[in-house]
Amino acid sequence: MVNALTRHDWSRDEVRALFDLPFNDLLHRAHEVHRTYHDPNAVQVSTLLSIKTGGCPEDCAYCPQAARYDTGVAAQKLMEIDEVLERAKAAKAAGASRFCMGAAWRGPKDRDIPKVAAIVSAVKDLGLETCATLGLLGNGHAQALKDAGLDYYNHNIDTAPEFYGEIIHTREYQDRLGTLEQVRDAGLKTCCGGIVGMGETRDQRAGLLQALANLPAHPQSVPINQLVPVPGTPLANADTLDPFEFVRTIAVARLLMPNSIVRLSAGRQQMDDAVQALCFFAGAGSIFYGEKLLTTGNPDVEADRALFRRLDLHPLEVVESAGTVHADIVEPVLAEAACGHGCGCSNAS
Ligand code: SAM
Ligand code: DTB
Ligand code: SF4
Repeated sequence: MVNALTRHDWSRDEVRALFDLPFNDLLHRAHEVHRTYHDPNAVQVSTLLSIKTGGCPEDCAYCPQAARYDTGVAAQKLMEIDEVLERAKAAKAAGASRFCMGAAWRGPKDRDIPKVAAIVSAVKDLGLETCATLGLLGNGHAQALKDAGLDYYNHNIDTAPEFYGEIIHTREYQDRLGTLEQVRDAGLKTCCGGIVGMGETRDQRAGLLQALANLPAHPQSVPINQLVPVPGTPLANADTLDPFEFVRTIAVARLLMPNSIVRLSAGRQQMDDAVQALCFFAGAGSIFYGEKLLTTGNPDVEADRALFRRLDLHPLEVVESAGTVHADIVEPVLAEAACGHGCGCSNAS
């Protein structure tokens, strides 16, 4: 049994020491923790939809949806409920167990909340887990969303506290912590992570994970995004992160927050399959599935199904939404597993 106590008092030096371990030692430790606390062959599958795209007043340097950057993303109104439901049904049929809805807002206005709440309730009624990411929440917003059937709220701290000011100027780190507190207080599950590959140092990557692990409660879901560099944004030409450094980040997140599900989040389209396999070994237990993230691309559904088959992965069963949700993607994996010849036929030996 690995000694991986749930701690909230990590020092920067301790986190940095994990990053600095020899790669194989780090992966060995992270994988040991991963299989102690999770099924290493199960991957939680979420699909994203941008329900309110573009035109955002904020200045997040990575974001194609900020109105001030010329990225070609047109501002749209909040999507009609019927269109969201069509997309949620398609995501469910394709094998997703959670539907994550994003809005390019600084935060919702009071008048937006009943509209989003109605969308959340309708998606929840389809038998999907629900997640929303709407920006900074005002008084009573988290509770209203919880009452509507929201399971998770995604709000990222994005980067280390000391690097934050180089990326975002229109809202403070502290504002984000306030929204995360509201989310916890309302009894919602927290989805909170960050982005790497924005020009931060290893020490700052350690700072991001330190800040996440030292939150009052570890987020149930920790998305680790690799920057998707979008032309027109200030980070369009950021240096590409060494893929092994990304794997290290996943591994350290796994070690610091042993019970959380770490998501191999944005950036998979730019990543080769072998790197993704290393991420799953290092402790990633969740992905975004479907051809689009919010405005940028994600691997094709068929490519992900093939990857699951090649790595003998299966979608994590979600008790609340059990049933046929996963059948589409589970069956091919099970068929191969039953064969035993290593050839992928469906004849059990
Ligand atoms: N507007 C809300 C907010 O910022 O909280 C919700 C939507 S926002 C697009 C959600 C998250 O997407 C951001 O916090 C950031 O971590 C991630 N994100 C945005 N653009 C990205 C990019 N180009 N590459 C990687 N992650 C990105
Ligand atoms: C998260 O951590 N990553 C997702 C989700 N939460 C909302 C968003 C990734 C966005 C990538 C850029 C885009 O597609 O616009
Ligand atoms: Fe707006 Fe969110 Fe993009 Fe920042 S990350 S510009 S708040 S949509």
